[in-house]
Amino acid sequence: MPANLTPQYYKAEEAFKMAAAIGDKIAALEEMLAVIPKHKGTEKIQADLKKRISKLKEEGQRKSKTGRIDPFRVEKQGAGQVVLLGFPNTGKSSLLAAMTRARPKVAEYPFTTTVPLAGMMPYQDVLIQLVDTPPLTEELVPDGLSGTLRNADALLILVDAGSDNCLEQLQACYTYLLEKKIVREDKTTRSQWISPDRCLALAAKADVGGSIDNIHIMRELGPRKLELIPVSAETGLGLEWLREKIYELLKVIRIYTKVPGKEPDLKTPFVLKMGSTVLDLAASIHRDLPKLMKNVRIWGSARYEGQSVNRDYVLHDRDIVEINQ
Ligand SMILES: Nc1nc2c(ncn2[C@@H]2O[C@H](COP(=O)(O)OP(=O)(O)O)[C@@H](O)[C@H]2O)c(=O)[nH]1
Ligand SMILES: [Mg+2]
Repeated sequence: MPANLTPQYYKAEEAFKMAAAIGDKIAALEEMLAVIPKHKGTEKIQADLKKRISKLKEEGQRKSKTGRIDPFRVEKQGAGQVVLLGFPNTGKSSLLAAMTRARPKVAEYPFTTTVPLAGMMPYQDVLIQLVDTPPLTEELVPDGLSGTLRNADALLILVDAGSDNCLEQLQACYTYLLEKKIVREDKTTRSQWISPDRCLALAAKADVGGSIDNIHIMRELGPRKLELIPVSAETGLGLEWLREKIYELLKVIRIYTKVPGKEPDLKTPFVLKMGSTVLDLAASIHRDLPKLMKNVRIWGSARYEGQSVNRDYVLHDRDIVEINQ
């Protein structure tokens, strides 16, 4: 049976041929798999693509286990990983220093940051990982940066709101993310692509003269799907709001657990994806818990406090859950 492959498929195949980094190759193969017409004639190709994807993923794992440390591979910690990106001197390292205890080198000359550096940002009762990265420009993107970005749960695009070319900076960064298929605007359920609602544009150095006009211009002419938030690492402007926004980008919920007859543990929430159910919570607490759990009661989003719910009940941020075995 003929395969009848489409132009999108050939385009993705071309991207695969051009890809050098393993992450980019995997992304291209996944794109090929996503766009290939699904019928009998392509079953063999689909199976072959799946095989190639899992082989490359294994290869990527092996490479990282050989002891050769890849600085662009930042291990995730906390409730989620949020990666900063932007042109040189836009204030990325200053923002990381203002929001976390990390102490990156800050300087008035470009290319001070050469490898990613992570810090933990407290937000209420969770910690969120922020990652500072070396800068990209229209001409040059550091090797390995695309891998760091692709692996993130959310992205912050920083532009220098005081500079004349801030709109160009914003457009160049966003275009790069779309071209590399790190961010996808079309509706897709695949988790390896970051959706625009997991990205924020930050007008950094918003304390500088002239930045207000620039912010208006960017809001008017910048990428439609990006919300732009003015911030200043120097004066602290917008940083509290930004913390909240960053938490929202992650699309997670915090769940507190309690033992029957005892007070709930409100110090250490379980962090789960939005839309998670009682069953997902149980599985994340212990492998055997889904089998063992009997009655489950909820405080918070339930109709009344301590209401019994079943295992497919969808949890909400800050619910308290009591699982009886
Ligand atoms: N006025 C002002 N200057 C800033 C701000 N954030 C960073 N800078 C300055 O901008 C320069 C570059 O900052 P840095 O954080 O190293 O930028 P990076 O290259 O993007 O990491 C330094 O001279 C900083 O002092 C800010 O919020 N306001
Ligand atoms: Mg820096």
